[in-house]
Order: sequence, then structure tokens, then C-alpha cells
Amino acid sequence: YHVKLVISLFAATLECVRVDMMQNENKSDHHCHLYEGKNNILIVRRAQEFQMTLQFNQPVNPSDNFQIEFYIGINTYMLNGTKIIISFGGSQTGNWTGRIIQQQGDACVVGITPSADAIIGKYYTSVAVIGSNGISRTQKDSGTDFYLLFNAWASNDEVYMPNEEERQEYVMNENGYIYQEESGDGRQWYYGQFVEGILDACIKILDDSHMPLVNRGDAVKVCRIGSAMMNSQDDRGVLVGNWSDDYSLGTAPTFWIGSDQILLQYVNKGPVSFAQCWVYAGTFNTFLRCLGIPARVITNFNSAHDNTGNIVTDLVFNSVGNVLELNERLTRDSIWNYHCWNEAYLSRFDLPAYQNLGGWQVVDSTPQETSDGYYRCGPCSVKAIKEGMLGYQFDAPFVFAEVNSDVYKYKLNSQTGKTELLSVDTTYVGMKILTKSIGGNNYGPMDITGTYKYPEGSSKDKETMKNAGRTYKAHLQYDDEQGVEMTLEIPQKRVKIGQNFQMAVVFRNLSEDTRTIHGLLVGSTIYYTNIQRAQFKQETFDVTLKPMESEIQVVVLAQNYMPKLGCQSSLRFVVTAKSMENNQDLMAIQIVNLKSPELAFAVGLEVSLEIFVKVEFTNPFPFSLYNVRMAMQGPNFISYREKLYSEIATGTSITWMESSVPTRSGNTMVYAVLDCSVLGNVQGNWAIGIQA
Ligand SMILES: *[C@@H]1O[C@H](CO)[C@@H](O)[C@H](O)[C@H]1NC(C)=O
Ligand SMILES: *[C@@H]1O[C@H](CO)[C@@H](O)[C@H](O)[C@H]1NC(C)=O
Ligand SMILES: *[C@@H]1O[C@H](CO)[C@@H](O)[C@H](O)[C@H]1NC(C)=O
Ligand SMILES: *[C@@H]1O[C@H](CO)[C@@H](O)[C@H](O)[C@H]1NC(C)=O
Ligand SMILES: CC(=O)N[C@H]1CO[C@H](CO)[C@@H](O)[C@@H]1O
Repeated sequence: YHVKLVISLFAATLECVRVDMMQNENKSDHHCHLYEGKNNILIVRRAQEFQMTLQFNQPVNPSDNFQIEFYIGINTYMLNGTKIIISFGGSQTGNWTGRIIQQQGDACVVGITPSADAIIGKYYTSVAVIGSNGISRTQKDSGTDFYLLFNAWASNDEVYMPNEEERQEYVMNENGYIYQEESGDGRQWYYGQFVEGILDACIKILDDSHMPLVNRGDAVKVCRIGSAMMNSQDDRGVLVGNWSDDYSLGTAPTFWIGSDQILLQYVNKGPVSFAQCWVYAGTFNTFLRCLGIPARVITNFNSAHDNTGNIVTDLVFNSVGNVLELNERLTRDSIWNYHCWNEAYLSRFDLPAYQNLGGWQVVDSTPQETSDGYYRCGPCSVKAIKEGMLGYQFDAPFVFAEVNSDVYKYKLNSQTGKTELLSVDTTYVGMKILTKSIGGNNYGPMDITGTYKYPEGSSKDKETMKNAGRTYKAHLQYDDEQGVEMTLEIPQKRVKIGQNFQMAVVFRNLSEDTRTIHGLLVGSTIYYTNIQRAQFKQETFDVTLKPMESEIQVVVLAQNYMPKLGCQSSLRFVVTAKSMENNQDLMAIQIVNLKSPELAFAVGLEVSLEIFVKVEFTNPFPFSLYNVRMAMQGPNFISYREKLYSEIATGTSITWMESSVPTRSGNTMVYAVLDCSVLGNVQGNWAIGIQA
């Protein structure tokens, strides 16, 4: 009797004295153990249970009524999901669920399952005991805050991805590869989505966008806002684009190793200079993976930029004397050598279920065209592009044009101002679409062209074009009928910057008659957007065609193109010619991507578990390089660092050595880049396996 009385007296003043978020246990179950942070804050994914231990001042009775409250934002409100109450003892309301897992003495272990559409971001926690004398509530305490993320492992989450290997690649992999050439060359990129401060940076980006909290449970909206916020246009977002080759007021796009430095700089100083498409795509990928949305960077080769809105891309040639010449002004910006964007994996509950448009979605943050008033693009279903269903949100006609435009080549008559159609090429644009293969440091490309397009000329392809409202044109080969074909061939596979090389203009004489050809070859240095930087070669030639084949050898000298290269590395050759007997116009375009010199690595492991990294660069050019900036970073062992060399004389080498003890075991990478005003895109990396 006596004992019972004491308990009931205490029961009147039940109080929660400590809340333990059980960070270490719950983080790895939720695939969040890699997020770095000093104060070990809990990070979990929605639609999956996490556990908390509540420590009370006395044992809890079944009749006790207590509740756990979670809040996000300032004006919290139950009906819009910014305030969540999970009641134990009272009746449960709302979309999150809770259960008591274990109760032992004063401690109570509870399991909380956030709803599958819960708002993502940072919550704070309070435990309230409802007693007869009122409510006692725990104080706000940053030790019980937690982050909630999208969950690719939960089948009812809109970002659910069924395959574990794919989730490991598209959510968990911190290293990536971005392709810049059809051959599969490109650059390494460090996503660094788990680096300390990056999750806060991603949430800050959502805050800076003024996106209402109530929308932040919706991955489609988060992707769309993200695509607008990655570029600084119209919203002071993360990255400032610059397609010149003067980057003196910022960092050259080729000098970035990864996204972490960019996002941290954004948090401290606002918009970051400078970016081009792979920088936007790399940084956006970090944002998506960090918040839990499966994402990848893809590269579309010969990417059409449809600035006339007609899903047709025009190349215009001027008639100059006897031959044609590419009209740089009218052709401006129409086909980029390559363009990178992102794909995010979403169920698309916002689109009609019977259309089955879930799966990979195009999202693109490079500022190209405005969409509903902002520079943003997507999400747009890749399946919808393949089927030509352009009526579903968002921006499908623009994406369709990027991979499917026909190239119309026109001749402009300077006297009359009229244009005349020369030929239509239906295969050039969207020639190949690549992304990194699945699996750790496997940097081989995966060809995903087939996810965007049916084979050219197939009946399915015809159907797609019909759905897209386009008249289907077979590859029109005006040339065939007229008897001469011309191509431009470069026998050498890899040409290094600074090398001389050979080229051949090859003709195939398919006619039975004599053909006398008069031609013009123009060589220019270009940006990857295909815009001409400077012309370095122009020569005319005459040839009389022999049966079957005939060719003209052209030698390209480094001394001619080097002074016009700037820090670009692409040359474009345009050959235009006329067969004098029948006035047939011929043209061929060939782009040569020059290889940059490479950085040499030496990596050694000491007994003390210290890793030594040596990076070496030799100046292969016949001139000195001045003000050479270098950076090195080795995630989980060498933090980002830079060095400046005032001069690297011709033929001389510099070496840079660093050493450090790794903070984490597993596969990592050391990255290095080098940049100066006359040379961009020098980079290298070295994979390192660190044993526990
Ligand atoms: C709870 O779920 C229902 C049904 O899915 C939904 O309509 C409602 O908006 C959700 N409530 C909150 C606050 O998210
Ligand atoms: C939630 O609703 C309350 C009450 O209408 C409002 O004050 C608050 O701004 C809303 N929160 C968000 C994030 O929209
Ligand atoms: C690119 O950056 C340079 C300075 O580094 C600046 O002079 C130029 O105006 C920028 N171009 C654009 C289009 O912003
Ligand atoms: C082109 O080829 C045809 C067939 O081989 C030949 O009869 C004709 O002479 C050739 N033209 C020239 C210019 O050699
Ligand atoms: C999902 C979940 O609750 N995971 C773990 C949370 O922490 C407790 C305590 O260690 C584990 O038992 C759970 O498995």
C-alpha cells in the first residue's frame, strides 16, 4: 500500500529528462553514416523507422500521456506538415507513426517513422508530458536536432530506386566522371556530398530560393528549384557562367576539382565564378545526391541548342565567290560539341500513372533558356522524350530538340538575302549520350543513347517523330544523286596540344563524268559551344577527281594554331567545295580535340599509415608558362590546397609533394589540376585504396 502511494505521487510529475537520438546506430541503417560533421547530428531518411531513447525521471505508466514533437521552420503548423506530434497514450494523428519498442525502468525506446512525403530538412525535437497539472516540455536542444532526407531505399518514397547497386552509385558514390569526348575522354569530378557543411549548404540553397517548406517534401519541386538555383541568373544562385576565356576575376571552369569547394564558397560569399556546363552538372549532382535523390551526370554529344523554338537547327553558309563559308553569326550557339545535364530518378506522381513516365528525368541547370520566367529546365521524363510525348511537364520540347533536332544546312545568297536548302542531316544531333558506368571507380562510359531515342529510321522512331508533331524526314542525301562525296579525315587518333598533324580531304567520285573541284578549307580554334575563337588557317585548293577516290593532304602546324588557342583545346575544320561541272555544293566539318599534357603521380604508403603523394608536371611547350596555379585534393586524407608557380620554363618540371594520414578507410582518389592563361584543362587523378 505504502509503496503504491509513493509511485502515484511521483506519476503526477513525470518528466522527460534526456533525449538520446542514437546517432551512431541509426545513421548507418539509414545509409547516412558517411555524412561528416563535428557534432554528430542524427541524419535519417524518411519512410524508415529510426529510434530514440527517452529518459524519464521515473518509470512510465501505461496511463501516462506523453508525446514527441518535431518542428521544421518558424511558423510551424500541423496541417502543413511543419509540426509533427506523435502521441503515446493519447490518440495518434498525422502521417508519421510512432511505437514504443522497449520500456525498461525510467528509459523508453521509441521508434519513429516519418511519412513517405515528409518535408526534408533540419528538424528540432521536443518531448512533452501531458499531466493533470498541464504540459511539461523539454527545452529546445541542438543535440536532439536531426536531418531528414529523401529515401531511395523506401518503396513508398517517390525517389525509390529498386536496385542496390544503382543506389550505391547514384546516391552514395562521391566520385564521378564527366565525359567531354565521344571517345570516352573527359574529366574526373569529386561530388563530395558527404563533406562537412555540404548538407547545410544544400538546405541553405533551398532557403535562399525562398521555396516554402511545405513544398520541400516534393522531389519534383526540389529538383526544379535546384535547377534554377545552381545558376546565378535571376536568383543569385550558386554558379556564375562564363564562356569567354578570360577567367581573371574568378576560377577557370577547368580548375575545379569538384563540387565541395564551390558549395562551401557559395555559403560564405554568395555566387561563385566561373562555371560551364560540366561544372553546373557536377555541382547539381552533389545537391541531389546529398538530399537523397538518385542522380547522375550525362553528356549529350552534338547537343542542339534550339534558340528559335522550331526543333530544327540551322547551319547557314555564305556564298563567298565560288565557294561557301560557314556564317559564324547566324550559326552562333546552335550546336554545342557536347552538353552535360543531370538525370534524377523520380516516380513522377504528378503525371498520369497510366503513361508510366517515372524513372530517369532530365534536369539541367546550365542557363540556356528560361522556363516560366527562370533559367531552369526539367524535370522532364526521359521516356517521354523517347516516345515524343512533349505535352508533359517540364520543358520536354526543349530537351527533345537537344537530342533530336535535324540539322538544316542553308546557303545564303548575299545578293538576294534568300536562303536555299542544301541538305538535311537527321543523325548528327544527339549522336551519343554517355554516363559513368555503375560501380565505384569504374570510369568506363555507359552508352544510354537508347534510353532517349529509338534507332534512326526504325518504325518506332517514325512514331516518335509523329507524336512530337514533326514531319519525318529520311536522311536526305542530296550528295548521292550528284556524284561526289567529300569527307575530312584525321588519321592520328590522339593529337596533343603543340603537335603538328596531318589531315586529308577525301573525295569519292561516284559519277561517270569528270569532276573538277574547287574548295576552301578553314581552320579555327573554338569553344566547346562551337563558337569560333579565332581563325588560324585558310587555304583554297583545286582537284580533278580520279575514279573512285581522291584526296588532298593538309598539314596543320602547331605554330599556326598555338597562338590562337588561348586556354581552349578544340580545333574546327570546315571544308566547303564546289564541283564546277554541275555546281554541286559540298561541305564537311571535323572537330579535333587536342589532348592536354598530363600530370604524373607517384603515391607511396609509409609504415606509419601516412600516404605520400607526389604530383609532377613538365612543360612540353617551346615557351615558358607564367603564373601557373595548381590545386590538389585527396578526399578523406588531403584537404583542398593550392600552389602558385610564377614560371615553369620550357622543358622543366615542377614537383609537389604532400603527405597525410587518412581519416577513413575505403577507396578514394587524389585529384590535381593545373591552370594558366594559355593552358586550361590539365588534370589528373590517382585511385587509392585505404585499408582499415
Ligand atoms: C497526410 O497524408 C495525406 C494522404 O496522403 C495527405 O493528403 C496530407 O496532405 C498529409 N498531411 C500532411 C500534413 O502532410
Ligand atoms: C504553415 O501554415 C501556417 C498557418 O497557416 C503558416 O503561418 C506557415 O507559414 C505555413 N508554413 C509554411 C512553411 O508554409
Ligand atoms: C567573364 O569573366 C571576365 C573576367 O574574368 C569578364 O571580364 C567577362 O565580362 C566575363 N564574361 C561574362 C559573359 O560574364
Ligand atoms: C569518276 O569515276 C567514273 C567511274 O569510275 C569514271 O568513269 C570517271 O572518269 C571518273 N571521273 C574522273 C574525273 O576521273
Ligand atoms: C532503424 C533503426 O531503428 N535502427 C537502429 C537504431 O538504433 C537502435 C539502437 O542501437 C538499433 O537497435 C536499431 O536497429
